[in-house]
Amino acid sequence: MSKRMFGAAAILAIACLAATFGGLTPAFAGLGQPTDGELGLQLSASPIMDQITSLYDIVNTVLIIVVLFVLTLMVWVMYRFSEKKNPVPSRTTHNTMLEVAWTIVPILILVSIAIPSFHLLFNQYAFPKPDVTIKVTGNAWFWENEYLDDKVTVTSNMVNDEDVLRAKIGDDAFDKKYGSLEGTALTEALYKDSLPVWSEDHKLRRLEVDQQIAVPINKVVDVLVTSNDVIHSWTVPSFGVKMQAVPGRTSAVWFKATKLGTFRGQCSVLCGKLHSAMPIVVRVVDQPVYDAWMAALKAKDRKKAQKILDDDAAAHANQSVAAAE
Ligand SMILES: [Cu+2]
Repeated sequence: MSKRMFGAAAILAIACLAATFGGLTPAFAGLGQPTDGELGLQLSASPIMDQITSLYDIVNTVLIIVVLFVLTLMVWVMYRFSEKKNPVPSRTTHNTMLEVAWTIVPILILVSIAIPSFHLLFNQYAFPKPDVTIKVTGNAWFWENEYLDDKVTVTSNMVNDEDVLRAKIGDDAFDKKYGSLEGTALTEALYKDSLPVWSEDHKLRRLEVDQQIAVPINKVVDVLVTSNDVIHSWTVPSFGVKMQAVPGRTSAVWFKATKLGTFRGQCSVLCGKLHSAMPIVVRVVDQPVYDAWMAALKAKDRKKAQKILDDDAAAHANQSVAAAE
């Protein structure tokens, strides 16, 4: 009997250790993008995400302490009160002090979590005066971003394997090479042939869009999120922003990006066949770059607008890409 219990305790101990180390925020989580082998949250680039990260750390610390306490208690009880060590069990059923303690202590723990949690919730709904307002509309399967003050709309479609190959070898060569293929054979060939192109171009497969959006650094951005068809979710982890895009309804969320760079997210509600083809790319740039980008958009020169962002990205090599190289 006691042998089996020790076996169970050992498995529990391993699970707890895994949970303990899995719960910590390791140093190798990415800024603005996912990283291979990443555990925990993406690095923060906004005051709200700073608070989310610290709440996450507080909750994990409490969780780890509780798990280790319960585990230690269980192992000790299994050993100390086993049949062999304790042949005649006590018949005690009540202990007032203990009962008060195991009621009060969990309440105190919950209150200590609730205080920073409500603080975060209030701040998320505080909505400072916005400098930029973007209405984001989810569509099956792309995002439309309307800058309400400037009356400019940017539509972001995912860049796929075919797009990078066409850009690399040209339309004629592409049609000649892949024209005879279809279905899975075509998908596989495009996938295999495009992989080296993705890494050569330092592009993240399934996280690139044809037209990126930009926001100025250290400015409050209000995002009004809605949908044209099914429920989507506009999510950029490093900004601490995730909002359901519900048809017929507009929900608001805000962020203030405090770091320059490229920040990526994805549609985060299973919305259909191409749910995975709805990446979000937000460039955080200095005000003059933002103004130049907006001027190009207003002049309906989308190529120039995207080039301004690409040149800026090349100038400020994204920290996360630089770290990966
Ligand atoms: Cu979606």
